[in-house]
Amino acid sequence: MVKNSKTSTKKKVIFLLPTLNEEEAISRTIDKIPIEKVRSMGFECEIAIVDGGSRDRTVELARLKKITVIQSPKKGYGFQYIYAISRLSGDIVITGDADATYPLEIAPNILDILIKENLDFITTNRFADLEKSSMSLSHYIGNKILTLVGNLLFGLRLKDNQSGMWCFDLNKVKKLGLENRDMAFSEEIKIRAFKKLKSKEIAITYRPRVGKSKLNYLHALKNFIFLFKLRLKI
Ligand SMILES: Nc1nc2c(ncn2[C@@H]2O[C@H](COP(=O)(O)OP(=O)(O)O)[C@@H](O)[C@H]2O)c(=O)[nH]1
Ligand SMILES: [Mg+2]
Repeated sequence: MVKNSKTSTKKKVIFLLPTLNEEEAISRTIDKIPIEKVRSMGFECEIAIVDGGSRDRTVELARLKKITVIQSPKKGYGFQYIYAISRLSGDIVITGDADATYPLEIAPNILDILIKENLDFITTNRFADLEKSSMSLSHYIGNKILTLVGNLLFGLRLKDNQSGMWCFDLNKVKKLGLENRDMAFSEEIKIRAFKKLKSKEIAITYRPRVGKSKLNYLHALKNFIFLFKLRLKI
């Protein structure tokens, strides 16, 4: 578990990756994390995965990299995030899938924006620079529809409400009341953050996935329904 050193006054940045059978990409994803650059900015830095019961070598490979491994008692992208966020202690969290799609190497720039603009939450827009074959046509259309419907229901102007790369103030996000245990966690965290915290969306590059996708049409449908359920609550 990630612990905050009591003697240190440095802020702690935690890179948090949710994993489910990502043995093909986990090592290269971890290697891309600019841990030394973040340390040179004056932060303590830690890398953690929260694993939802991978049956391949994901956990073993993560342990070889000497990073923190949080093993979630239940499956579910949202459950894993909620479980990890409630247990982590530190200041800033940066997330991304362990599938080599997100440009984790730009973390220092994102941290700069968070601090200089005094923000609590940053999400990323993959549509700004989609590399060839990074998103199938069905994913593209599904993501666009979910983003449009989410914006209409909640009065937002997001360009991508399904991106999984965020940078946030851990202690503020702990208080957001996040509840979705499935893939809709991704839209929920953005909607709640944009309603309650100082938030911003920034452009990123999105790269082709390494390893098999974990998504299917049922996820898209459940994400769609969850938008309406959340609208009844907030
Ligand atoms: N679907 C799914 N993904 C999970 C889970 N736990 C962790 N993940 C990770 O979360 C990411 C979700 O996938 P996403 O980027 O939305 O789609 P994908 O990259 O096409 O599979 C993948 O990198 C998974 O490894 C889970 O319980 N279900
Ligand atoms: Mg992914």
